[in-house]
Amino acid sequence: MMKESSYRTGVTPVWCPGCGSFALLNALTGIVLPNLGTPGHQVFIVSGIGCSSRIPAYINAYGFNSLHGRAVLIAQGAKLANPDLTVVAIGGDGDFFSIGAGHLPHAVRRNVNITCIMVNNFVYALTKGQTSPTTPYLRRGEGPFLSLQFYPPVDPVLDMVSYSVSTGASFIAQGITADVPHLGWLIQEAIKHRGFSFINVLTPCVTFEPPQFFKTIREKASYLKEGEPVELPDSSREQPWLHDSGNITLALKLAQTPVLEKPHIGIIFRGKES
Ligand SMILES: Cc1ncc(C[n+]2csc(CCOP(=O)(O)OP(=O)(O)O)c2C)c(N)n1
Ligand code: SF4
Repeated sequence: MMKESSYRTGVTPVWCPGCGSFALLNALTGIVLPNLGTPGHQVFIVSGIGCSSRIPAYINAYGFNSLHGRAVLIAQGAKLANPDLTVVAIGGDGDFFSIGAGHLPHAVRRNVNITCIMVNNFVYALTKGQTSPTTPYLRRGEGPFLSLQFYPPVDPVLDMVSYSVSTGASFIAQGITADVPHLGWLIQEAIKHRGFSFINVLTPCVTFEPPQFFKTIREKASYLKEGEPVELPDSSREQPWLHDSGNITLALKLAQTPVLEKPHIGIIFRGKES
């Protein structure tokens, strides 16, 4: 159990017990903000709408639970208006990658110094488990449907990591809520990076997914370490290479790995600062 930190407000989270958003809250308030030593009045957390987007209410900093899909836009405006602020945009996969997807390439090309955290639980949770762009496609009988209430999507999955690499984002990472210390470290690195940083955080929705879904992701997770061989899924025809987060070509190769086959956890790419 993590000690309550001065970065927590007195507001009690309304998330379901076991929701991955608790881990993100603990990482931010128990590790990231205390380690960076940034006082709450110099931090702005803006979210969209969704379960994970409730987070600003629980963090003792400036916060705005804004509009569905618009957190990235508001984050850029805040940073441009006050460059001294540490600005973090938080939202779900529906928020960032469905309704808000149009804002991402422009944030990337401007390379504004903000950190975006996509809380990827693979469903629209707040609205009760509809499929999102990251919901895996499974044919009937192929495996458990991701959403307990809805049929699997007919469309292929959009992969946020490969999307970010291909649009040229200057810092791209993937974290997992099952490992709070590592997630905290990743977020710190992203905030320290002077430019647009994006973290795809793999996390469970314990209410609208079968439990084995995230268990499988957790078990298959593979940590990226600089200079060490990357682990590839059995289906890969590539020879493993030594991880180099400064190499965009290798980042593109890494991003081709389907997240459910081999979720790579760590810094995927770290490029030019602004
Ligand atoms: C403009 C607009 N369209 C649709 C909605 C309804 N809505 C609220 S949250 C949400 C999706 C939530 O999913 P996600 O962003 O992945 O966050 P999660 O709840 O899974 O954390 C939708 C469609 C809304 N609030 N505003
Ligand atoms: S519905 Fe899912 S995402 Fe929402 S609070 Fe519950 S477990 Fe978390």
